[in-house]
Amino acid sequence: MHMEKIPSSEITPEHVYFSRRRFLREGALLAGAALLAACAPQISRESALTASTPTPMPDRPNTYEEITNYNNFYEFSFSKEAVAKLSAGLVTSPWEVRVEGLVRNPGIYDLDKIRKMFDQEERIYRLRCVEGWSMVIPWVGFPLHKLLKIVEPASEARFVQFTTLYDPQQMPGQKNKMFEWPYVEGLRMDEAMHDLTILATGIYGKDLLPQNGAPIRLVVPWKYGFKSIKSIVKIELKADMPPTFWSEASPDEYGFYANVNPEVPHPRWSQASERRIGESGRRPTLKFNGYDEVAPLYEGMDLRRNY
Ligand SMILES: Nc1nc2c(c(=O)[nH]1)N[C@H]1C(S)=C(S)[C@@H](COP(=O)(O)O)O[C@H]1N2
Ligand SMILES: [Mo]
Repeated sequence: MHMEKIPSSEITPEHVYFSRRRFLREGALLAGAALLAACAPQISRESALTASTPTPMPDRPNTYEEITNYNNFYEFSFSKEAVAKLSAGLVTSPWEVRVEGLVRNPGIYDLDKIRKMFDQEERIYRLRCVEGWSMVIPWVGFPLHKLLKIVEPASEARFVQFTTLYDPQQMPGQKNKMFEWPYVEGLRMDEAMHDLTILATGIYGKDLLPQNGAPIRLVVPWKYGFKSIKSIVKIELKADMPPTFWSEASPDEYGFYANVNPEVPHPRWSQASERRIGESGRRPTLKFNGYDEVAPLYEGMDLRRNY
């Protein structure tokens, strides 16, 4: 199967800059600064697009080949093309998800039980990575609010934290001391309760493959892809805003909210446009990734400050 190659010049992956920052912090100032200048992203290329009014473009689901061979999953590799092969052996059955914290009914949910408890629906969503590429993915899953309703959050619960499996034997990327493992993510309670927010267990009617976060992962389509945490083993309800993997790694660049927003650039590149995998050229990026129905969640909030 021929996969279209995505030029690596297109983006600066999160980890490249992060390791550079760490490098700087550790004292190699001059060398680090030279690298930083050399790798600055090309923003000018996008200015023509930024000026024009976004026109709706058709959203055709990406192919199964594309969705399962171009992945961000740092537990396995920084290389998107390498994740599929390196994650193939991940043991995803049996699998349990613990739901705990500020809930009336904490519990341990076996994946088979979860699949039977909730009708599995198809949800075709755009996925916009913070790096500037996007896909359209036909997920199979169920709204997170259905699970939250069963565990009955306490009134003090204002946030939900999600945690990926920690198993450096199976996930060799977790041996990299540059990052704090396991990968964690979080949502405000109203974001977690929104009907667009799903726990996905499949793609194109098939069970998730490891590279896409098997056997169960979060999908929050109006936020940058890094919020959609993979291979979840724990869901914890909390009173305070939880730390997240990327906001811990690089707080100036990645915040808690991470709503897709063409008007708020990443410190190192514009977010005004994106490259849809499988297409040439770029598309305008839509606010909230085009999911305008979530706008009321952020009424009165400064989305520049709360990036
Ligand atoms: N545990 C974990 N979850 C993760 C990631 C990761 O590295 N580890 N990468 C995130 C990023 S940056 C993106 S863009 C999406 C990619 O999902 P996909 O590979 O299924 O398209 O997963 C997100 N979830
Ligand atoms: Mo991403």
